[in-house]
Amino acid sequence: MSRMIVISNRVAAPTQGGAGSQGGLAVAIAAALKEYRGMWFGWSGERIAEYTGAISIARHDGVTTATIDLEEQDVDEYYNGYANKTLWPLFHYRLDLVEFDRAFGAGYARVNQRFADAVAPLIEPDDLVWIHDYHLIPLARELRARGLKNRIGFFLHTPWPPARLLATLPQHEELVQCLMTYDLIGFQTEDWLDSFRAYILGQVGGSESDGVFTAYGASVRAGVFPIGIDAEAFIAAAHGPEADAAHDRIVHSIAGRKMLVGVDRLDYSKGIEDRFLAYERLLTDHPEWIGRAFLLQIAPPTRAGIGSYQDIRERLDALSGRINGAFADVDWVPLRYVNRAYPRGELAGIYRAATAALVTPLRDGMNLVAKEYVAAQDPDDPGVLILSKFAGAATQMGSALLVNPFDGQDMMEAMDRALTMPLAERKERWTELYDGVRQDDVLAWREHYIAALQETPSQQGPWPSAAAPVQGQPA
Ligand code: ADQ
Repeated sequence: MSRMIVISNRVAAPTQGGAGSQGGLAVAIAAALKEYRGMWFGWSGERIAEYTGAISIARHDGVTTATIDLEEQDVDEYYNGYANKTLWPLFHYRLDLVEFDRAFGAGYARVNQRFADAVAPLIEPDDLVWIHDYHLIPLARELRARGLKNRIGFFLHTPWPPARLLATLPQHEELVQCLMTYDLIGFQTEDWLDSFRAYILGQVGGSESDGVFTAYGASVRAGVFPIGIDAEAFIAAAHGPEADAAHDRIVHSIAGRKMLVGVDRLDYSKGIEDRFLAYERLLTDHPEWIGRAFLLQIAPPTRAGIGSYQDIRERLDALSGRINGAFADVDWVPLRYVNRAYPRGELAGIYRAATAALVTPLRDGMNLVAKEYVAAQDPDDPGVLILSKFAGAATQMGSALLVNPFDGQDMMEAMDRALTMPLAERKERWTELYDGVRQDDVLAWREHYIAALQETPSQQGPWPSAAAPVQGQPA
């Protein structure tokens, strides 16, 4: 059996003893790596004065990881720059936040070349290579330029933007040419695949046959592989002692009130600001909830070095202060706003204690919190999932209360409906959601993707050339 080489920006090595606070993706990839043997390659997260290319190899719990350190300029231009100031906002339809900077494009190209230089010698001819996410779109082209003929797959965790939005990126054409050097591209939903299709057929004049797209003299298979959570592990965690303790603690503090919960990385794509505004409207228009319900929003800060993240954090601080200032009483706070991360077991206990979850991103590739909330519920008294229509998860979770996160009235009404929903309707909706979460879990996602990659006939080139690395020039 061939080995599997997983490459992603960061490597989430299994922690001692497994589970803990690890994400579902890390667990799934670690399990796949144990099954196939192989290696997980990426940036260590460390910054050094000058790039050396030195690779640190480690083994954690049966999984081999190989990491490189990056220099400060790499982190600024590639990670904070092109990946998170240019592609992330663009892919989440936030043109207002996109920063185009030639230095970012050059840094993105340079780090992808560094990744390729470092990892190429570690890859054997039969290895399957699976590259993850928007940080590393040019990596297959760089590996091809270094002579690799392996099957190389790509999975995009975020949305893929509509063709007209993508066309605002100076290097849009080159980015798509880079995708053509893969054998298989995985998207989260049909919507994102449709956007890719529209670009290839409409913008480039390419063609499609049986899921294989041809353009720029190359062909690539593209499909839909919605990611799931490690449902069994999450359900087990939700019944463990850590979850029980967290549940009891929060139920004690709820004191007979109803809790709405939001759990998100502190990111502008997650719609936390619109959620706060809709909740403020609930308290204004439905004063019967004052003193009888509250919102717990858990949002650990991420990407703190980026201005747009500092801005959203400041706005949320101000808004939460305003809401609490206007409505709080001596024995009741309407909004508990917590900026820290919790281990998986504790999160599960918190989810279980909530009457409803507000998962209302403005745009999201999938959204795993929606699935975690469902997995954690008590079957005899399940909570209600309020889910944005614009999360990838909405395509699989039609039994949630689907809302438009830009429409405060719609969200406010959904909150009121969730808080008053009869048990029979809650159970009916939850049962359908739960079955889906268990069936389409992260193991199914991984098996489905790897089987598709193995079945894809490996292209032998020629691929769109790597002669012109992604630079700052307009395409
Ligand atoms: P994210 O944008 O990070 O992922 P999401 O899918 O919701 O979004 O996953 C977040 C993960 O972080 C969840 O497992 C959640 O439990 C965890 N988390 C959030 N807040 C936490 C807290 N306070 N403490 C501990 N853990 C916390 C990207 C894409 C998504 C896509 C995933 C996977 O943006 O659309 O679903 O990748 O492909």
